[in-house]
Amino acid sequence: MSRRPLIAGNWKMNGLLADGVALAEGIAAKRKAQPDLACDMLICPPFPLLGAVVGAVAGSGVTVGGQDCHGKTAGAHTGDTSPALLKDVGCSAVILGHSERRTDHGETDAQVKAKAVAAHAAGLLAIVCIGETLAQRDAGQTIEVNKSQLKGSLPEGANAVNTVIAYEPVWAIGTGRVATPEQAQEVHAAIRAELAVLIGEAEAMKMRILYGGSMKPENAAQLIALPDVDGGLIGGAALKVDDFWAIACNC
Ligand code: 3PY
Repeated sequence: MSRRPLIAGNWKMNGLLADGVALAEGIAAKRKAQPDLACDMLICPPFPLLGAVVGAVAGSGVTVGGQDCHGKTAGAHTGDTSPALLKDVGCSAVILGHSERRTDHGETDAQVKAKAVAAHAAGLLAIVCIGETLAQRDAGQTIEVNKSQLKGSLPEGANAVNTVIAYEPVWAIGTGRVATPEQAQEVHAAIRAELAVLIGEAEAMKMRILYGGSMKPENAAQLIALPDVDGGLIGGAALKVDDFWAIACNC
């Protein structure tokens, strides 16, 4: 089954306006020069940069996403952003349930699921993040934790067109540590098997599962080549045009 890889950049809380626009323009220029590269490319800047970044990548084929959204379309939710607004300013996707949000903001599987439902209703691709901590891995709970998070976070109606899963081992985020190809493939295969239970074999085979957690130019080729890895959700290396592009060039 051939799934078109997705190379997604999670800029997190980095950069000011000029940095963000320059980064987006640099990525867009590379993509325009090589439109036939066999992957989709998405960049997810901080909220205040979305409008400028959407403008900077216009016409390049690079798409833009948010890093979170609320589970409701509008209302009295100070500081939150609705999926409808993300869509309206030109986003096509949103990252949900990143471990930094689960840790920093106490987001639960149920909240991630509600956000994904709202994202779908707004016409956004939901990138649902799951992953185990080091303590859970050391306790031999890796597969169980990922299956449970997947089951709890995946919304009704999820399919290969409206949803992407990102496996992000928490111990590999911002630490420079990266899962070995064996570790990544084992978990990705288990996620796909659980997807088959949840949404059916055919849809599970089509759904993209990204690896996230210190993916960089030096390790991307090995990871992207794995049978159940369909691209990456990239942190630090997404902040440099050449690094992000080098990762995409493995597709
Ligand atoms: C990382 O690579 O550090 C990430 O968290 C990607 O989302």
